[in-house]
Amino acid sequence: MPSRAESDLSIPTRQKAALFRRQGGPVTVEEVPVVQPEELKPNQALVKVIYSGVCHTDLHAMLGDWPLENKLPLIGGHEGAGIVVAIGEHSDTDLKIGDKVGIKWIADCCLKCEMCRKGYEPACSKAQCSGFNVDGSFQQYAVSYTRQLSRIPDGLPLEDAAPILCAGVTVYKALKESGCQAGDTIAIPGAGGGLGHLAIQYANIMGLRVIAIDTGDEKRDLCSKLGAEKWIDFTQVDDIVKALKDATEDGLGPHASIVTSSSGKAYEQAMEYIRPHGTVVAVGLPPSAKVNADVFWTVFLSKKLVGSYVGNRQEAAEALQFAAAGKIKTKYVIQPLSRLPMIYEQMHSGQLAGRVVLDLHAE
Ligand code: 8ID
Ligand code: ZN
Repeated sequence: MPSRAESDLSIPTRQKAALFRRQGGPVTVEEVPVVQPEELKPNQALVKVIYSGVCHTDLHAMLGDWPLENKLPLIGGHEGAGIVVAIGEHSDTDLKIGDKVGIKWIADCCLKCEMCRKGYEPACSKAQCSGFNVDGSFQQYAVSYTRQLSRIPDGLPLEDAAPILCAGVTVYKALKESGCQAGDTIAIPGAGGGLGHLAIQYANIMGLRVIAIDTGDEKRDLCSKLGAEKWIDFTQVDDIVKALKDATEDGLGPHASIVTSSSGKAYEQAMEYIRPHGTVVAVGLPPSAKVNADVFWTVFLSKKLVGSYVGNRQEAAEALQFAAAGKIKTKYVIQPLSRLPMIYEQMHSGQLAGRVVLDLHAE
């Protein structure tokens, strides 16, 4: 049954949005104008955002800790699940008013350059990012771009779809980049967080065995419930390299590490603990972090380091299909938009297990 917010497709002139005017905040919830249908450009759509996940990237953007500039003032958010309520005239799209869609991190890209043609859409030099260069999903009515909106499959509730739009697609893609095959073992530093706990589930579907690395009882319980075979609390272990090698039967270490931690520390030993011919997939984006790799041993043991940055439209569709099939279930709590500043504080101090999903229309 669609909720009242989902079935009311009328377009008001004012709405609630969470925004910040300078890096570091404060983040405030304010009443701002809604872009009206006649103001939309071709290939733009107005999406009534019903739910939005909160990603650690939103916190990085607010703090301004990456070597990139975002727009200011900025309405963050890039895991928006909602309904199309208007489409710009002369748009080349088969989307219709009333369709359920998702706003991803990649809001738009040229679709013409070599990167786009090869399916590397996030690497397009003209890519626009939701909640970074364009206002995102922490508002009730967001302008987005028809070419990059994801269709949300029937039967997948919007609150379940939201975290898949960034966290889900990102880890799904990263697991493909790991080159692992069924039966291989992967380490997931950050396993109890938003990305990490979804990575455990996609890894299971791919037939991989998971060593979860994170901290605290709640995250330990979550990881083991989701099917991680082993758990390592990074605050309780002095020698992470040894712990990871010991966690594999032959002592060689995992075949890959999908680093989803938002802190640089998780990267420090990853190149050391993966087994020969193994791969470290860099996903987490801690500010100013470096990956430690000894050139001699990287060569001698044929190790690989790859970066993995969200996914393209096809990967987003695939990641959503697994969720629609009931094989991926985000652990989330639903909160009103007004809680965003508190959620950022909890995220900053590592207290959140799984994801927080905002209900944009809760009182
Ligand atoms: O496309 C991409 N590559 C992409 C997409 C989306 C998000 C990258 N990211 C980045 C975010 O910007 C952020 O830097 O991935 C990182 C994780 O995002 P998240 O999952 O949304 O963050 P979270 O929910 O706060 O989870 C982070 C987890 O890392 C753990 C924390 O305890 C938390 O559970 N962690 C930390 I902090 N230090 C760790 C360590 N040393 C660690 N886990 C293991 N070892
Ligand atoms: Zn994200």
